[in-house]
Amino acid sequence: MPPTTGEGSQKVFPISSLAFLPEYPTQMNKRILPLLAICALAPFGSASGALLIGFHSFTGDTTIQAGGSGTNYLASGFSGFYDPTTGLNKTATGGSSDQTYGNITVDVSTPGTNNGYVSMFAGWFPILELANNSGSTVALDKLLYDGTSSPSATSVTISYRYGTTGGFTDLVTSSLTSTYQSFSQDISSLQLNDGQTIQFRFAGGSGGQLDNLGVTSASPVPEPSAALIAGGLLAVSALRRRRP
Ligand SMILES: [Ca+2]
Repeated sequence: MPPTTGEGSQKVFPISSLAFLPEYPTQMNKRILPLLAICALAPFGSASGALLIGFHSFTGDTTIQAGGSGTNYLASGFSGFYDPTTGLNKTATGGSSDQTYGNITVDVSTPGTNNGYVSMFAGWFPILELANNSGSTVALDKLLYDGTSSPSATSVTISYRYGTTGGFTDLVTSSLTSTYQSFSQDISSLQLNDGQTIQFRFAGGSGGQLDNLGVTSASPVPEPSAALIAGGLLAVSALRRRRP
C-alpha cells in the first residue's frame, strides 16, 4: 500500500533522537545541530504563533481585567488591559459561545461559552492595550475578535496607535450581523519593540458587541524549557566546531 500524503508521510525528528547524532559524520553534526536548535524554538502544535493577550471574561464595568486579572490571559513579559472607558460593559449573559478567539483555538486560554460580552455604542471607543516588556522585539500576527450586533446590524472600525497618545490609524472595518461571527485581522505588518505599547480602538454603532478579543505574535514566545534546549544545542554545536 503506497504511503499517503499528509502528516503520516513526514519524517519526524523528536528531540530524543539526538542520541544517534554521534554516529553521524562530524560535518553532518555541524550542520544539523544549529538546525535542531532552531527547531526547538519552533511552534509545536500551533500554526498561528502565540497568544499575547486574550480577553474573554467581562465581569465588571471599569475594573475589568486591569493587568490581565481574572480568567483572561497575558503572556509572560507582557502587560495590558481592556478599557471600556465610559461605555457599558455587559456581563453574565450572552457573548460568543464558540470558545475561540476569532477563529483560532489557543492552548493557553479557552474562552467560555457564556461569559459575558461588551456592547459598543456610538461615541464610545473601548481600547485594548498591549505593552511589551519581554526584552525583545515581537512580530505581531493577528488581531482576533468575535462580534455581533443586536437588534440591528452595524459595523466596527478598528484602529491602532503606538503609545497612549496621538491619533489612531484605521486598520479594518467589519460588518456585524445578528449572530456572532469570528474575525481574524492580519496585523503581521506590525511589530512591538521591547518597552513599546500598542493600543487597538474599537469604534462601533449602536448595538455592536464584541467578545473573545486577542492578539497573537507571529512566532511563539520561547518557553524557558525550549530556550534551554535550543541554547544547549547551540552550545554543543559551538563546541564541535572548535574541535579540529
Ligand atoms: Ca470565535
